[in-house]
Amino acid sequence: MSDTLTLSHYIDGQWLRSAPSFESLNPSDTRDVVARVPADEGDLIDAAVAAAKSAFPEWSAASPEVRSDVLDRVGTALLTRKEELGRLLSREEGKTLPEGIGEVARAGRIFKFFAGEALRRTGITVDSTRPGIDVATYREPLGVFGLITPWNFPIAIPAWKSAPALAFGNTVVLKPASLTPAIAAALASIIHESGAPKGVFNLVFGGGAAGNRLAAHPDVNGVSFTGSQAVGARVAAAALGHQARIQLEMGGKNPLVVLDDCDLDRAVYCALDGAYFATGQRCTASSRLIVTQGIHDRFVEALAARVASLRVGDALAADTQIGPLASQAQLDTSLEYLDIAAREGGRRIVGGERLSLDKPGYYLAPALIVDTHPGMRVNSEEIFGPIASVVRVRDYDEALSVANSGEFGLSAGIVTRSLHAARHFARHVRAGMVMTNLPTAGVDYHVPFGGTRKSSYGAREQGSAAVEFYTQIKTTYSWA
Ligand code: UN1
Repeated sequence: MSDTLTLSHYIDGQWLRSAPSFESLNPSDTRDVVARVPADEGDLIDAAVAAAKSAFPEWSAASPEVRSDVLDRVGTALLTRKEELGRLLSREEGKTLPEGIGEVARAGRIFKFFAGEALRRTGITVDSTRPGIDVATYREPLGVFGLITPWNFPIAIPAWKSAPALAFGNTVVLKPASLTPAIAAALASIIHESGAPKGVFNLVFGGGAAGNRLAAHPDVNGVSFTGSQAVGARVAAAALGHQARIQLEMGGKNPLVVLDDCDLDRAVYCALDGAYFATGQRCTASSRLIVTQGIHDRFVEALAARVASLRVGDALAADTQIGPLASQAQLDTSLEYLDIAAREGGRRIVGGERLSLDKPGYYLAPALIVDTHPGMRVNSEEIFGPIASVVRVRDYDEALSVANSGEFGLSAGIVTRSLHAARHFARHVRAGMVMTNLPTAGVDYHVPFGGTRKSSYGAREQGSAAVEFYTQIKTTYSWA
């Protein structure tokens, strides 16, 4: 068992010690207390926003090189310390050690990417319709961004929201998920050590009340949120009350279509990775497997064998392939959906058992449910656990229409050898991201990310798209 950390809020360049009010537990072994954490109900949110507001004029007016250098140093520190921080992340969140280390490296790469983007704040010049007049656009930062982030990518998501915010000259108040505060504190300390001026980046721990207070704060100019639809709607309402800019990323029910002509091994790999890795706790997870009838039985048999052989265990153990769920609540939700699926007539052919290993943790055997129909709750509501359901369809046309059912539209995948089907699917599936012969989850860090319909609201995140949300355009006219 490792040491228990004592965390502090980070406001205006200072670590603020206050009495711990909750604990972050290791989901692989709940006897292990990862951190003791203070929680704020609002006053410190106000202090953090005030610090961010007063740091804004200088930070936004600094040479982009200053911002680029700070972000580059943050990226280097994350990459240098990825093993140690990956271990902390996996201990706190429950994803396997390679997944934890990979996520820290991804966060490092994101900061490096936005170190470059800081120098790429460009505008356009336009010929005026009136001779003798020049028209040009500039991209300006907005001010203070409130970032509310989830536990399932506890460093990558704070990175992909705060790096572009800072790169383009804004300042930040981060309110991370209560399940994963220690890794967020590690990020704050790296940003501090990398020379970010005081107040430019602030971190406050707290529950939903703190998040709402942040979104509702009149000096917060933009709010970026990743999490559930229910919380997203509350955050949006709070932010809209004072016309803050809003960006929401809220889940998915991502379809993976498997066609008769596919490479079966490839299809099984895509389903296994997409549905179960990271314990299925990715908003991009392939939770619906839509399979045409000619390959259905062979696919199900091959996938079930692989699912049954997955090694579930302590996130930090070398041979673990699937870690625990992140919390008791997540485990309960998965168990509840297994019941719902059974009541709806789904047939569970592998997994779904609550596992008691040699330690107290939230372990569940990855489950595969067959004979399901598109209208079932298990096929329309996000479960966020190691559970996938299979829908048998006649042909590609039916597969596409099933894929397009429901409220979500984040990621969608197809496994086929047909260029025609792949191209048609990419153009017609209602999703923000489309994967051909690839898992629906596991995206690059330097390209736009986001969904359609109820999955996303507002501008795209990441890559070249991030500039849209974190800047505003000024159009200038001049005559001389
Ligand atoms: C990925 O699939 O690599 O919360 C990233 C989530 C997403 C990130 C998925 N926002 O799961």
